[in-house]
Amino acid sequence: MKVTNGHGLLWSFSSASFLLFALLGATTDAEVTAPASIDPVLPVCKTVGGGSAYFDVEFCASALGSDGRSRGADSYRSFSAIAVDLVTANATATAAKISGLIREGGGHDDATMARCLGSCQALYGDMVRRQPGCAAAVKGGRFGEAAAALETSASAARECEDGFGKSNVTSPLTVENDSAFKLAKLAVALLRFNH
Ligand SMILES: *[C@@H]1O[C@H](CO)[C@@H](O)[C@H](O)[C@H]1NC(C)=O
Ligand SMILES: *[C@@H]1O[C@H](CO)[C@@H](O)[C@H](O)[C@H]1NC(C)=O
Ligand SMILES: CC(=O)N[C@H]1CO[C@H](CO)[C@@H](O)[C@@H]1O
Repeated sequence: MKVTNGHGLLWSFSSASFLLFALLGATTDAEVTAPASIDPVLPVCKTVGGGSAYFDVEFCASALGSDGRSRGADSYRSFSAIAVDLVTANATATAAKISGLIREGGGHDDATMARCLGSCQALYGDMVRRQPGCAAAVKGGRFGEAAAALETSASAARECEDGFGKSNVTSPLTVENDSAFKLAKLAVALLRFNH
């Protein structure tokens, strides 16, 4: 807007302030009402992630938000089931990556690396095999059983990572171990709210 005199300047300042307040008002409204009524992910993540030592609200929101079913989820049980499926997808992808690394020869050149990868392959293989039972446990309302399986998987992710550290080998799986660990802990945290 072209300002030609003092009066015009005053007017554009006050309309700008009005606009600013209107925008601030809209933002406040959106934070208070929209996510609670339209997208339940943020309030759920604030509840389970706010006090977690293992993952934060952002990790939770990004993980649950990556599954379209989260927008329609209406209970901690639905969110638990979604988190369990995310663990399955992650563990399956990581198991495949480990097999690829072993095939590519992580093994042939370096016996220590081969041993670490082999141990991780077993750990992630077990993780993948536990997941159908874990999903069935959530469906069947056996939340303690599901949480125990997920805790075992979280420990397995740590054990895989620690294997490299103990052997002084640089882990090729730091990102993956971190995701698997946090997703399993997220699923456990969601399961706690079912009781
Ligand atoms: C594994 O989980 C992380 C964290 O949610 C995500 O960023 C990543 O895309 C997932 N990978 C697969 C293959 O699902
Ligand atoms: C790893 O490195 C540390 C310090 O450099 C050394 O004390 C330890 O013996 C090494 N471990 C192995 C398994 O090589
Ligand atoms: C569960 C686990 O061991 N997570 C580790 C994965 O690797 C990163 C990077 O080394 C660590 O910061 C995590 O603690």
